[in-house]
Amino acid sequence: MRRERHAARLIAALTLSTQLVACSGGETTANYCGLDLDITWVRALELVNMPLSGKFDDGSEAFSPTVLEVEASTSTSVIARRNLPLFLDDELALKRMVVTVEGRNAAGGLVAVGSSTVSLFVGSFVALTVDLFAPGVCGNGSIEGTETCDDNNTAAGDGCADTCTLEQDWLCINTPSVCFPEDNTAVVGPASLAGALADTSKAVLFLGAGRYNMSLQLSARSVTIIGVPGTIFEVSAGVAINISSGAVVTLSGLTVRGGGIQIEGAGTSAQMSKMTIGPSDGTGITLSDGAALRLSESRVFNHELGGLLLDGGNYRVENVIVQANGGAGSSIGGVRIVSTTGTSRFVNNTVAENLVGTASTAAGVHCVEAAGLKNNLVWANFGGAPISALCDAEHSNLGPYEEDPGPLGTNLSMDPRLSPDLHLLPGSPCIDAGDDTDGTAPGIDIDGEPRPQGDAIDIGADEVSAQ
Ligand SMILES: [Ca+2]
Ligand SMILES: [Ca+2]
Ligand SMILES: [Ca+2]
Repeated sequence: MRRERHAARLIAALTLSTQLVACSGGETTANYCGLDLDITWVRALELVNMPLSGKFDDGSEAFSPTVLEVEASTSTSVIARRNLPLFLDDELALKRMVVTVEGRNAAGGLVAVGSSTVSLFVGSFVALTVDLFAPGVCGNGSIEGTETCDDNNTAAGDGCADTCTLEQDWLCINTPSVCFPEDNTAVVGPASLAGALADTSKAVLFLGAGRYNMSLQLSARSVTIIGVPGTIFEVSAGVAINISSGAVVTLSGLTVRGGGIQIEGAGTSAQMSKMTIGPSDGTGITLSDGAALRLSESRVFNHELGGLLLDGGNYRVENVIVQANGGAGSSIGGVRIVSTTGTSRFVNNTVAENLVGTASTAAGVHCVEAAGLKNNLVWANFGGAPISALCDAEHSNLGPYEEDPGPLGTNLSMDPRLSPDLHLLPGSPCIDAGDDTDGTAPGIDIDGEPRPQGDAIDIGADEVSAQ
């Protein structure tokens, strides 16, 4: 009874809509649906009122919107909380509705918003917590406030609507959101992946977090596989992922350990982004026999037989960190480019801390034919020269050299000032030292941040934000 009297008093004070049942003297009947609303927000937002609304799934109003005033408080807790039992019309019973609370400050600005879904029952109170967060900016690639997706744009019809909510018949994954039509997308886990791969009606597989202790054999299969953070492919030996026989594969967000990735055969194509590949006792990625590779925003590290072997086929490698590969017994350190095509590109990568076992081979990037590398940071590789002459490096930072390398052309050879994760520290000579006058450099960096920033594009996989 104490709660109900309290509720009645609040409702009288708030003069809610006609659909809220007025109760006098603390007495109630069973002809109501109770909502025990608990609202939280960060006190520093200094809310003065909170517009409250409820809507059914079809968008129609469940009850008339109202505005809750926020009373001044002397509390010093970081989180403010307001408990508000509401009597609502009993016709709302068993209907799903979304309760949305906005937070406005003294200037009338919308500074917080939150919503929760609930179904009510006649004659009893249902508890519902609504946490208010800063309202999201739709299109910024980050899922905030009431957004259920954010695909870096405010366009509708691509799975994530102009209000950053999931569109009907689509599925989205990750942040920023990547969306595909629901009918050819399967959401799978370690136990169901093999079956989903065999079902060729599914062109897209969303992988839940977990350990997939299997090698992935993608032969003559067209498929897009996207993992959430924590999707791990691990093999104890051999190749972790083989892409061959004309397979057309897109991989994103996977961690691959214990073995490398092979892409082989004419007509085979692999596009990989946001991959974490390593460690293994083999080679990180091997491209051969006329296959095509596009590799971006990824790390290839700790492979005992070298990072990348590009041995036949078109490649485009950008925003990749190739770190700590090779060894005293390895003929490849960071990268070995055996053959190129007219459109092959190796741009804005960081190749560092690799070791090659044959001194006649460059430890960072070794090119067997003319390759035309640009905007790369090739630093602190051991066992051979930083880079071989046929790589034709330009606008890159190369070194350090044990002996005078002669004229460097457009390249630098200066301590790059790197953080432990091979990002550029303030004052790095790589900042604004790259070149993109021909428009072939990537428009983002390894972290997905836009390039160029500042006066020019930076050298290496990281672009420092210009503040
Ligand atoms: Ca957003
Ligand atoms: Ca969109
Ligand atoms: Ca820059």
